Amino acid sequence: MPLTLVIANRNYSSWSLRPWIFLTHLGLPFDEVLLPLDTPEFTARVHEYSPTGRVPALVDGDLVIHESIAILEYASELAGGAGWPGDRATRAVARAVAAEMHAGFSALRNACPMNLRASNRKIILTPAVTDCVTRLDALFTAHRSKHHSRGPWLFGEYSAADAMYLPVALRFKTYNLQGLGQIASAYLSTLTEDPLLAPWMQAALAETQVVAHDEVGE
Ligand SMILES: N[C@@H](CCC(=O)N[C@@H](CS)C(=O)NCC(=O)O)C(=O)O
Repeated sequence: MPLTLVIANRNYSSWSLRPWIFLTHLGLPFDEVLLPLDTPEFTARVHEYSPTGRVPALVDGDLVIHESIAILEYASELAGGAGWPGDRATRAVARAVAAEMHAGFSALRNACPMNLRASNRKIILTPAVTDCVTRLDALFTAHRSKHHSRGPWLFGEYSAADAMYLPVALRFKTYNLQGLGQIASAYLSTLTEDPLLAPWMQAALAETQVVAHDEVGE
């Protein structure tokens, strides 16, 4: 039985995008179920798939895995450990960086919801948001500087860390965020110009549902 990834609106659901792009990079076949956010359909159906009432969830037969980062780990195991750096020390750092995204950057995530249809939205940048951008710049610059000879991704070859940081990269265009240096900006372009992202983007731009609380800025 193929895997099923339960997601929400492609335009808004950053947590859904992470496992979607990772499964796509791993080449694991999967079906999709999309539950539109803030609708009676979402409320009625989400608990069929997710114990928390949130998406994403990955269904593999009788097994249901919720929480995006756990889905990435499970997908990597299905793919024989692909999607994490082969070297143990680098893998440990990549896991720390992925966990940092899962647990952190809340000021940026709250102030700048993912909204792929929007561009150049103007928002008031609080110091907490600026701190997030500063941390992203340091993080991207450090790891790209160390691993640049092995490929264009954060740790050279594609990894779950790249999947975790894709939505934040897409927010830079939506809100015209500034503050990244040259190395970090180049990595941002690697993420946003990933050819495997194109089908998601195309579908997101074709969505018409507006989720009011995710429409921020002017
Ligand atoms: N920590 C969760 C976050 C999941 C999450 O917040 N999902 C949002 C969609 S992006 C959701 O399901 N929202 C619906 C709701 O809260 O009712 C993860 O990493 O998967």
